[in-house]
Amino acid sequence: MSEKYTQMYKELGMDIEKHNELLNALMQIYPEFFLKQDNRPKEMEYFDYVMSEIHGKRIEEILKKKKQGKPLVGTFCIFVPEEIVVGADGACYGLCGGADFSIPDAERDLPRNICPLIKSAYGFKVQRTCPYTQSSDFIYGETSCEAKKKTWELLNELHPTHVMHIPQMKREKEKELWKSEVYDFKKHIEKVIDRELTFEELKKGIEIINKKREAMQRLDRLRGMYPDVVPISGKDGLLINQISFYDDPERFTKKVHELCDELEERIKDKKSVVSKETPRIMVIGTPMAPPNWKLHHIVETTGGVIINEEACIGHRYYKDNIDVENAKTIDDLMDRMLERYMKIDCACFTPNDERIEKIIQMYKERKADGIIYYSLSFCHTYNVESKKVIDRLQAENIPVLKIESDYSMEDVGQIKTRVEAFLESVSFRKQANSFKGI
Ligand code: BJ8
Repeated sequence: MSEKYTQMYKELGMDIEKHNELLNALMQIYPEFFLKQDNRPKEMEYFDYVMSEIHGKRIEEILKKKKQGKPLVGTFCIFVPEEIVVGADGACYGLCGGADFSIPDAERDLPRNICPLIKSAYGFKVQRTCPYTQSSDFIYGETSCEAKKKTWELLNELHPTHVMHIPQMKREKEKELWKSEVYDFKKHIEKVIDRELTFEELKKGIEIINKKREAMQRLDRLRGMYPDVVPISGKDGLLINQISFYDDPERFTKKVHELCDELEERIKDKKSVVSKETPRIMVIGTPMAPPNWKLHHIVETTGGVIINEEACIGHRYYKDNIDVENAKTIDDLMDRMLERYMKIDCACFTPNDERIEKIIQMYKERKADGIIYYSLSFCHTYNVESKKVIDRLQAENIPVLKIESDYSMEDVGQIKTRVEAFLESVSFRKQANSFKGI
């Protein structure tokens, strides 16, 4: 792929040699992690194709928009309202921060003991190996955690970076503050298109993203709500969640529905990717940006299956939509947007108890067998919050395992051993429950 797009990469100011190294590394693990899985749904072909062209065709598409004066915005957080960018017919995408590859370059500027997601994303800019970062008019960072907000100051020296102030509490005064941040974001987008967004454009942007989220909700139900059948692996489910941050939203929606049609057939025919006895695991915690597939791969090659991710690359991203009914003005739409975004239950908020209730509800609805609490190393918000969450899960008699990790492969053996022991005890409990008819 790389050679075909060399000219484009040159124009984006990328380090072509280093980028080739990155792609070669990815192309080595992708077949192993994804293509070798047994019994994959046929409609996964589209998502494999998207991955194969993620630094190719999709970049061509977004650059076409740029030539037409449409905004291209890179983000790191689901708090940045993509509806506004899509309303302006631009592209809003999550910037990768899931690879070890870029971390050594980031560590020349950043401390070693901060979250790998931030180091990885910053390192891609230092290396000039991410065509999304290179294409963007600007990056929109936020203040959700200490490491992020200070890194944006450094990133701004390399690429135009705006910072959105995310409140840390959900009182009325914080909501007002956040509202003004969203209006500022809208103004930044309007600067790129050199005019104000109309009511119809904003409404259309919201509707496009609402439809995308509805498709993802449908996929989520099919993945997890049928205790006897798991029609798609957790790895493929995660991959689709990751792709949702890059692909054209309308095409993605259509393709997710096509996949869901196939999964419905599979459920009808009881065509599962795992046996009925396989422990069904929910993963909760910090986001897994591509190509962070480590935990899913470990679990699914150790006898478990993952049926849902309670994370921002997952359920937290698509669980709520924006209600546009009877909205008559731009301010109405902005208010509805605010309402929806304030439902995000990220650990950067204090208190954040609604997250705990949501996890328990999700676990029960899915009749899951256990939960893995996943936290990236040095993520203080999710790490500290794990105490409250785990205490409560244990009080509910829900089996839970906490894993803290980064992107290196050094701890794979150790995690595998812990996951193995966890799955064994969960399996035992599952068998005992089925014997008792629970
Ligand atoms: S809404 S989860 S995407 S902030 S970068 S907090 S892992 S130490 S990503 Fe997040 Fe928005 Fe919240 Fe979601 Fe921890 Fe790392 Fe910080 Fe992180």
